[in-house]
Amino acid sequence: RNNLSLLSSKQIDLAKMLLEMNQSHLFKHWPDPGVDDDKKLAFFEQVNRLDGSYPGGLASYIQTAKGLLADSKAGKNPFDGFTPSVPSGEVLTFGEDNFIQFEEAGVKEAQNAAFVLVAGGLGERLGYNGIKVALPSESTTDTCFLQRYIESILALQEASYRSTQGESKRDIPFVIMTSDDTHSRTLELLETNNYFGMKSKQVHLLKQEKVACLDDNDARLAVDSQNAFTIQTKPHGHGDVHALLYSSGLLKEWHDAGLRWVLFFQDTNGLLFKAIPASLGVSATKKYHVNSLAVPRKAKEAIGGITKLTHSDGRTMVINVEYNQLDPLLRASGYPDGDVNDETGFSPFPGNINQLILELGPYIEELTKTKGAIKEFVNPKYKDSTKTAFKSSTRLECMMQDYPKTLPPSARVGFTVMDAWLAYAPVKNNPEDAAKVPKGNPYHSATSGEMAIYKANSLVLRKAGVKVDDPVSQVFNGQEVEVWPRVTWKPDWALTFAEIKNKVSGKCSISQKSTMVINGRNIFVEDLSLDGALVIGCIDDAEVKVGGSVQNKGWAIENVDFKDALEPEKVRIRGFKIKKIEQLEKNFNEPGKFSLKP
Ligand code: UGB
Repeated sequence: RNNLSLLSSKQIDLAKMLLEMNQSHLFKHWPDPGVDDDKKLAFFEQVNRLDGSYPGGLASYIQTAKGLLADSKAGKNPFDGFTPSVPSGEVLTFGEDNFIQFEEAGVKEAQNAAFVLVAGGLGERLGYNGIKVALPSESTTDTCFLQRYIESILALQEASYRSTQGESKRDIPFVIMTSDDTHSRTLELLETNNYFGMKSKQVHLLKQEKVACLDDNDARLAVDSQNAFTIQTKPHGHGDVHALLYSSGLLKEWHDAGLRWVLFFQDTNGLLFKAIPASLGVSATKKYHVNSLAVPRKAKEAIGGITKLTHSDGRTMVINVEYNQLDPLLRASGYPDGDVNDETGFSPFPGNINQLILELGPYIEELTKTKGAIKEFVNPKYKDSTKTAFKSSTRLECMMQDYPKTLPPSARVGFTVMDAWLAYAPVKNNPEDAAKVPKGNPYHSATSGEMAIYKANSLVLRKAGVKVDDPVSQVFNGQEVEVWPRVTWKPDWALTFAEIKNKVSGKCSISQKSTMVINGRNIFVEDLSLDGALVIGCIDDAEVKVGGSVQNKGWAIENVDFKDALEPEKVRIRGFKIKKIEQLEKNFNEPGKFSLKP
């Protein structure tokens, strides 16, 4: 009370709110005016931030927390009354006729889309000290994830103009959600690389705020152990993206500009854009309000399961059930073995890869009601079975894929299953944890993420008629992986299967030891026999035919131990590096038509 004279009327209102919400402990140790006044004001700045960044304010956060903590203490099952079953969705196979048609439809729609990358997480499981989007997606060209994503969006934009004869040449907006942990490093990565070729005004960074930590079942806010004038905070989860997009005003801007789709994706999936054209085509053709991308899921794999939930009152929804909840849900509802593979060798529940395509109109309608608030959960670690005290403070969390939970039954919610080799290879696990993944399940490591890119490119070329040698099996950082020829290309060379078929012709072959790097839109591969390394590039105004027999010592793969401190972290976590011994390298930097036929 003595300190009231220090405060503005807004700060007094916040203080009253905290007292009403049973948070008087926050002020218990406050000294008289004149002592630590700057810290007291800083405290209110933080409270103001926490209040302003949460839909409904801090009072609503505390209220919700009390309810969820009471449910958690009572052991209430979040799926009470719901029975799970396997939903049916669109299942696509790469290269089949309907896949090609969906790709064509998706490319047309792409210039009506905005892309949103959630990149606020630090990826503690990976144990990498940098931001994950700066990590090379593969080490043949050292292209980081952010560059790969931006170049893919730009390639899609150009392909979309071409397919609609440039009816409306719209720049595709690209939003990156960052957090205090990733914001400045993400901005620096963009600025030092000239936004990887994208116009800087096309890119919007939205920073998520952390939320207050909770000390007990009464949702008393936790005070920082180092500073009694600071409330402890932790990340709230990727679900924040919806409230941030809503409050930024971008959704309305996009809607006014005639956009139709918002595509959400995550920080380390080097394959994703191979699946985007077809899945956007599915959304447009099936008129889905929500389309989640999925891949066949191995039981216990750390990706959620897309599940149909039917309530005893008749309501149904198709929703992600997170990987740690799927097994208990199944055991509690007539599947005594829980999360297990069926006779196909996979879980019957498609695996959620957290790539969501939302139709903008219905999305805005829903967010106008909810302000982007997503159903939250709390996961306290209790000291003992009485569940009266926590081992450490907890907080509410939310996930972006829970968006459909508040939708009315009339909403068109679907999903699209793609081949895992084509669509999903995240980099999440450190080498030690990856090596412990049950045999046959994906490692989700830097090693597997890179090898998956070479495999996908090789299989895509095979489908286009190229004779690509079988892979060999090798072990890196304790993980046995298939090593395919190291084939990479810039996204503007080819994004869809139709484009690949247009760029590759005649009798082509690539041996297992080979490396092929294609940097240029108008490079046509014809009757090429490659046994070694070929690096070829050209400017947009040049057209190059490459063929003949290329044979050299090529680029070798050398094992690296992840404990080898002499190697950089980005190399150690993948367990190998590329040794460039001999290659044929040629760049065509003048306009015109050329041919390279050694
Ligand atoms: N992220 C944020 O932007 N902010 C945050 O506060 C937290 C994360 P993880 P996890 O498809 O691969 C998700 O940690 O636990 C970003 C799905 O919930 O990689 O593996 C972060 O930067 C799960 O259903 O998520 O689980 C990253 O880009 C499954 O689909 C993204 O959010 C799985 O991913 C995901 O963060 C998957």
